[in-house]
Formats: sequence, C-alpha cells, structure tokens
Amino acid sequence: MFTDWQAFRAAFLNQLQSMHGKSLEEASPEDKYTALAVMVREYISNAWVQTNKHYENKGEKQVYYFSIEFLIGRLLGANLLNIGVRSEWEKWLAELGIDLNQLENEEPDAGLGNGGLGRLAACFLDSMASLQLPCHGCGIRYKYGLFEQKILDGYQVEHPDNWLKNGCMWEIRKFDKAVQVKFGGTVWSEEKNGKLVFHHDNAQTVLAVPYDIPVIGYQNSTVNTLRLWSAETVQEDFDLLAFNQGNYVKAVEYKYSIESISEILYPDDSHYEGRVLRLKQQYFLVSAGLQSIVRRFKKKHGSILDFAEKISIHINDTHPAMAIPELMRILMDEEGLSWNEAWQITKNTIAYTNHTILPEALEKWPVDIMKSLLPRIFMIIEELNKQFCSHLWSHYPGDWQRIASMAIIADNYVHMAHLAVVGSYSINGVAKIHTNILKQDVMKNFYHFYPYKFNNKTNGITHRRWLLKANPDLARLITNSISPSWIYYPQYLSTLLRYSEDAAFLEALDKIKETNKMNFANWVHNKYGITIDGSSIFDVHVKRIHAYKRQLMNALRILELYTRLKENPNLEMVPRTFIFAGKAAPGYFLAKRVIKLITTLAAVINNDSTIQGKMKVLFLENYSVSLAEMIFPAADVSEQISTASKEASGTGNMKFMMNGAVTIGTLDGANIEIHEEVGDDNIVIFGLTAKEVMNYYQNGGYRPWELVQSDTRLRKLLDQLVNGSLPVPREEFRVLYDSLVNSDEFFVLKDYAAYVEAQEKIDMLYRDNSRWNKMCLSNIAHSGKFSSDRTISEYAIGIWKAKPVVIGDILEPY
Ligand code: GLS
Repeated sequence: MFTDWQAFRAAFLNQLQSMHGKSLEEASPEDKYTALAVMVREYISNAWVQTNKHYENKGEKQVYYFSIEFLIGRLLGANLLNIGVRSEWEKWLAELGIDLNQLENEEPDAGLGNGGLGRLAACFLDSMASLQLPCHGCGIRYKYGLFEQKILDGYQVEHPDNWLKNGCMWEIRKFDKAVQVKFGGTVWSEEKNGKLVFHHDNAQTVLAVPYDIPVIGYQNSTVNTLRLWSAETVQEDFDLLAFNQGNYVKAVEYKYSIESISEILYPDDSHYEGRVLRLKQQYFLVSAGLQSIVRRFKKKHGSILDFAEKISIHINDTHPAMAIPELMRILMDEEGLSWNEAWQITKNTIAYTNHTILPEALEKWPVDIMKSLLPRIFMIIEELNKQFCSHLWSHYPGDWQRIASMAIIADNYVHMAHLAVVGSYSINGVAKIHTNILKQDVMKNFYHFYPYKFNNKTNGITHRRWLLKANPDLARLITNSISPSWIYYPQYLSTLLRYSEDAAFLEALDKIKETNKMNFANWVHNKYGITIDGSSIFDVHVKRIHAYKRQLMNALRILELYTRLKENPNLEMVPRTFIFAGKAAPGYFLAKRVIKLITTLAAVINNDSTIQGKMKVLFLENYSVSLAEMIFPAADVSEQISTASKEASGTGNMKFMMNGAVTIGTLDGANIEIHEEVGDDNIVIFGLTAKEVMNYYQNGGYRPWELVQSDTRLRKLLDQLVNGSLPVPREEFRVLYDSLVNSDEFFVLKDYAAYVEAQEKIDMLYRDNSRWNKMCLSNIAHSGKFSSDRTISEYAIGIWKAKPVVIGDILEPY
C-alpha cells in the first residue's frame, strides 16, 4: 500500500488531521492509535469484501463457530503482524518519533471471555483465517467484558470493564442485517393444508444488530468475519410505549431491559448459574446467528434441503446448544419443512465440543423457566426428548435407569449436554485424556449408543500471537536458525532439535530469556515498586483461580519454604520469584480467600530482609490477554498442577512451553500430551493419576484428617494458617484450613509431598544451566503440535469437511 516512508507519513498525518483535526504534535497517543487502526482497516477493506464475495460465489462449505465468549484481546499488533507490515510500520513510526508498542497499549483489551474457553475461540479464529478456511465466529457484543480486577488491601475487588467507552476501532455496525428475536408470549397451532402452522403471540421482540470484526489471515489475503450481536429495542415498540401511554420512564425501563441482554458477560468460568438473563443471552445468540445464516444461504443457494452440505455450525460447549431446537424451528415454522426433513438437516449441521467434566459446569435449565421464556423452543425440545427416549426404549427395552440418565428432559430440567449430543453429528473432547473420560465415564451411555459421533481434538494456541508477536527476539532467533517456515508450518519447529548440543545457540536462547525477564522485572518495578531478581527462577502460576487448579497447594509450599528459610537463612536454594495472576468469580468465596492468602504471603515475604531476597511473591492484578503476552516470554517454570482428571485440556500450558518454560505438572489435560512430546527429561511430572483420583471419588474420597494427624510437617504447616502467625485476623484463613482437613476434595494434601519433591527437582535442574537451556529448547521444538493450526486442520478435515478457499488467486496480498 505504501511504497516508502514519505507515502506512509503523508497518509498517517492526513488521517490524524481528518479524524481528530490535529497535527502530529497536538495528537495524543490515543489519537495516533485510532488513526493507525483506521489505516489498517482501510488496508484490508478490499480483501474483506473480496473474501466474502468469493465465498458466496465459490459455494464452498461455510463454517460458523458459535461461542458465548471470544477473548480476543487487543487487535492492532496482531493485525499488523498478520498483514505483514508490522516491522516496516514500526520503523516508519519511529522515524516520526512514535513508539508502536505505546500505541498498541492504547487499545482496550477486548475481554469478552472468562479464560481458556473464550481464548481458545479467539485462537481458532486466527488459525481459520490463516489456513484460508471459510469459517466465521458468531458471538455476543457485550457492552461490559470480564470485570477489571483490582487488589485492595490484599482482596480482589471487581470493577466494570467498560471497554467500549471510546468505541471499538475494528467493528462495523451492519444495521441492515439486523434480525428479530422473540421471547415469551404464547404459541398456538392450527392445521392448514394438512400441515401444522405455529403462531407466536404477545412475544417480546428484540432487535439483534450485528457488529462485524475482520479476522485477518497471516499474509494470505483472507479476511474472515467475527460477527457479534448487540440487543436493541425495535424502534417502533419504544416510541409507541413512550408516546401512546405517556409513560416515558416505563419506556426507558423497557429499553434497558432489552439492552441488558447484551450488557454484560457472566464472570463465571467452568461454572453454570441458572439465571434467566443468561438463558436469554444464549437464545439471543443462536437465534440471531442462525437467522442470518439461513437468510444468507437462501440468497445464494437453491434448496434449503442442501443446507447441511453447505453449512457446518459448531457449538463451543453447551452454551449455544439451543441452536438445535432453533434451527428446527426455523426450518419447520419459517421454511415449511416437515419434522423429519428438519431433523435430518439439523443433526447433520451441528457439531459440539465439550470443554469440561466438572459437574457444576454442566448446564441444566428448569423446565418452567424455559417453557415461559422460549415456548416454541421448549415444545421442540419436548418432542425431541419424546422421540429420543422412545428410540432408546427400542434399543434398551426395560432399562429405565439408563434411559432416565440419558433423557434430554429429566427431573424437571432440560439437560443441555444431552441435547447437544443428541442433536449433533460430532462430539469432541479437547485433549486425549478428556475425551477418554467422556467416553468411559461422564458420557459412557451416550458413547455406547453413538460411538461414531465421539472424537478427540486436542486444543491448540495460535503461535502467531503467542510466539511471533509476544516474543519477537525468540521468534527472530528461530527464523534466523531454521528459516521462517515454522510460521506457516509450526511443526517445523522440531528442526530446532538439531541445536540441542550447540552451545552458541543455547546461550542465545538463555540471553533472550534473560532479557525478557529483565524487561518484565522493570515493568513490575514501575507498576508495583517491587524489585525482583532477574536471575531468580520465575515460577509462574497464571490462570483462573479455582480450587481444582490448586493455587492453594502452591501457596502452601511457599509458606513452608519461607518458614524453612527463616529457620535457616543459609538454606541452599536458587532464588525464586513466585508470580501469580488470575481472576476469581465474584461469588466464589474460597477462591477469593486464596487470593488473600497469596497477597498476605507476598506482603510478609517481600518485606522480610532476613531472607536476603531469596524469595519474592507477586500477585499481578487484572490478568488479561495483554498481561499474558508479557508474562509467558519471561517464565522459567510453568505451574500446571490441577487435580488429575479435572482440567479438560488447559492452553496456558502450551503458551508457556512454546516460550521455553519448563512445566511442573500433573498428568492432567494436555499436560499428558506435552509429556508425550518432550519425554521424561524435559518436564517434571508428579502426583496422583486421573485413575487414582477417580478411584478415590468412587470410594467416597479419602480421609485428609488422618493424613494430617500422621504427618507432623503437614500439621505444622496447616496450623500456620490459623494460629495467628500470619498478619491477618485469626479466622481469616479458617475456611481454607477447613476445606483441606475436612474433605480436601481436590487432593491438595494428598499430592503435597510429591509436589514439594518435584519443586526440589526443578531447583536442582535449574542449577545446571546448560541442561536447563536444553530443556527449554526441547519444549520450544516440540510445541508445534500445540499450534491451533494443527487443531483447526483436524476440525476442518475430521468434523466440518471444509476446504481452504484461496483468496490470493483473485487478489494481490492486500
Ligand atoms: C475450559 C477448560 O477448563 C480448560 O481446561 C480448557 O483448556 C478450555 C478450552 O477447551 O475450556 N472449559 C471451561 O469451561 N473453561 C475452560 O477454560
């Protein structure tokens, strides 16, 4: 687009002038950011239009990824990188005295997700566009993203994340593509020409307005779309209420009740809350998404009967599972198909990913709520349930227990996972162990009935954001050593193994880590005023705070190490900086107390000069995609210590590995596959296996109190939580203490000794610098498998049967 600096400069200055009426000298960093973002948008606008046109004309299968969360983070840096102009524009901006990194930091982080599930969806979008697949995202444009976390007096405090307050530079409002979504009311039917026709009266109608965000492929001219829906009042309704009834306040309340549907993201991860507003969000998403897909399909294709051949709809967990009855509704009530025709199409269109086996995350909606909020949808679910149960009856005559355990409606609840399994052609787990647990345990009966539907797709992360962008020095070293092929074929990273014995390469690797750690230490110092030792081990535990992720186990070991160090200040150990970050759901009391424990330890340890700086503890506020991008490149040790069987996959584990950190972890989720890739020598594994954990559960758990009684070390350690030795009110951590000694649901105490031993192994390994560097190299070299490009290729081939569409043939790259 720009042949040289002069041209770039002129365009940039022009943009500043026309958007903000300012010269370069007058413009604020935010003005410059918005000007640059507009330039990027203009740069890709033609490719975006052409990509859509091409998809329509070619008639290739289109895939829509429905997700209640898309944790996309900031887009400017990633977009510049994918377009392929980042380093050039960075240089040109520097010549204007502008630091591109600073401009990138002006962008609000789009936190439209809670954690792993939402970030996975964002990584998938990047891979879909980069692999030239005709796949699009469909989600909700929450006005408020995940809350902003502040730490006040050691406690988490939540603030609203008003990320849209200055507008979003990437979205385009498409009012002409709005659709109507109906809630409540009554449904009745009449027979017309031998067919049942359904009428929906007195419904509350909500206008769903789409906002499109471009998803730019890596240097390939493909620009896909993430469509986010926003709830608005149908204008006439609003005006009528206001003026005819003369009740302006009521009308405003009405407007607010409608808009509240897309107001806020529920801040719970792996946990279901049966709130009506959440149910509204779910239906709003699927109804708006499906209506627009069907409308577009009909415009281009002849018969709706071909729908399943041309469209795949993927549901990211059960939150969008109402896509099943909603597609049935559209096909029958609006397109006039019979039940059987609609059912054939629906079950051949929808594919489902399960992301967790935690019982508290499995969604089930009370029948009465669903019936009154979504009367027609409930009718369809009821009929589906009836047919499914009678189908089961013919397979398992008399086996009531089995049938009850599989029914879609049971005990006055609609079981969303059952609905998703019955109404889809593919069901996948997100790591090998997770899929096996689904097949052998949680969904055993369904697997028995539909063995052909189940498959595994181990998660992945986009190596473009998490290595190429987040860790530019490491990316440069890799490219200079093995060529840029790894960017297109991440499995090519394995070529790095040829440097395993190359002292100069290993040293270069070491230097990069050192620099990243120093940069991070400087940032910490500037933000928190805490000095951390750049040569200490950076031991990092970042993710949602959740009992099963066992931040508490890490905190206990820190407390014990500190106590030992106090007793013996000459204790032989490599200095360590323990870094935590993560949000707790606002109503999750225990998780919030764990944060308080960590911040209390930090306050004590960081201010104790007698331990000579051998330990520091940090709890970084407001974990987000942007913060994560800073942390991963600086990490030495990756804490992946969930109770085996509980973490479906994890994706942070992959980001650490790709940036050369060594995992200390349990045999859980994708840790198992990381272990398979790097081998015993390059990972530190400890603790109970999933089988052992599940055995305990089946036999009523274990008796932690007996363990504590018989282990003086554990007893002494736990006492410290409640005996007043920490500078907090005596009862502050009683709940944590009780949760451990009474039930220890997540086997913290059972795994504790093995964890401490594993940590000592890390200490020992780190002392051997060249051995450690080789471990880092091995982790980077084996991380190619965990690129989401591999994952998405597997989805495209194995589930969607979608083929790449090459846009570059019709267009110069951008
Ligand atoms: C999650 C799982 O807990 C993670 O293990 C998994 O990596 C992620 C993406 O598949 O999905 N499920 C969930 O509800 N939140 C998650 O992060």
